[in-house]
Amino acid sequence: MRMKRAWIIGCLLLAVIACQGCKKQQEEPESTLLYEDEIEDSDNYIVVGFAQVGSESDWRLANTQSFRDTFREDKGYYLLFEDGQQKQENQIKAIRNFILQEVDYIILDPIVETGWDAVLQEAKVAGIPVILSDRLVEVEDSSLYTCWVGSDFEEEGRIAGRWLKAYLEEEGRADEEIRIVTLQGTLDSSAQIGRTVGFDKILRQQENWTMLDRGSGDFTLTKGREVMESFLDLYDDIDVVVCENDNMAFGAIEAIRAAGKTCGPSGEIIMISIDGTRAALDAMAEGEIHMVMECNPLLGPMVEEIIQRLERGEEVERVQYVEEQYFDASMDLERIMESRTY
Ligand code: GZL
Ligand code: ZN
Repeated sequence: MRMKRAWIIGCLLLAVIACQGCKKQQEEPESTLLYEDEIEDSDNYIVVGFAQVGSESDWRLANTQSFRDTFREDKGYYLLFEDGQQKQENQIKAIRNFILQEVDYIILDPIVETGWDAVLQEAKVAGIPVILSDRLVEVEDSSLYTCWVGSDFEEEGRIAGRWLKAYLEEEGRADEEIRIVTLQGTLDSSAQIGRTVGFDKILRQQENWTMLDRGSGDFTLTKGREVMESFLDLYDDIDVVVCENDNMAFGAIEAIRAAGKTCGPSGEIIMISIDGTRAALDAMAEGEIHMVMECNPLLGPMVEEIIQRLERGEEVERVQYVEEQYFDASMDLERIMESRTY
């Protein structure tokens, strides 16, 4: 008898749960265009979905701000912004959400190069153009994205290597055994791949340079510091640290100080970084960084220009590089910083 009663109660419970679900289903608004109640006639807006990598670095914050400053409602845009928190699955979810909401354009800054074919195929089937900003994807079908705007990461790595060669010559150290470690960015990201490959090309031409080790600090200060601490434990004579972004350089500087060593033009370790954020130029002015290779985060206006062309039915370049330069401690940093907005 007890079994029978329990069975009946169980079925009742199941029935209640099921009807809750269908009730929720009925409440679900038929349209998922959430922004429709945010803005009246959404037809007058170009609705843009932006799947951003995360907020891992100063560069990333400046990059996000550039898009928020560009895709404003008073300029006829409605920006749906999703922070991927440095996880590919979050970015894939965001793209699916944008497709559901029938945005006009999807902008993707892919945290890593692989794993995008399926979701970009869904965007293609939905007829939504995908514009890549900053990093690149590696996909079978190149029609899965319209175009890409960003930096020539390999050139950034080569410029850093060429600068180091010239600097060592100036310092009369052209023939000295030079021992180097590298703090890499997020592995499999275009920025990490390009910068590592680019610097490597110069490294291989110098028989007196040795790359002691490379480790990924994931473009963050905390992990950059951890990797540098491990290098300082492992190697007693590090001459150069190559950091694939500024935030890892800041972490490396903390680790070097904590180990009772010094870096920068008056120190014993040569510090090279890439991004060129204001904080890095400040650190250079303080004598802690020798050289910073700029990586321009202000991509919003270039992506807007592309969208405007597409709206007019015009062709757009498949690849568009941003202009970049490097800064070193011998330059007039005051004047340089006055002219920069990030
Ligand atoms: C480079 C960009 C990198 C920056 C890092 O274009 O993808 O990601 O160098 C950022 O600071 O985290
Ligand atoms: Zn040495």
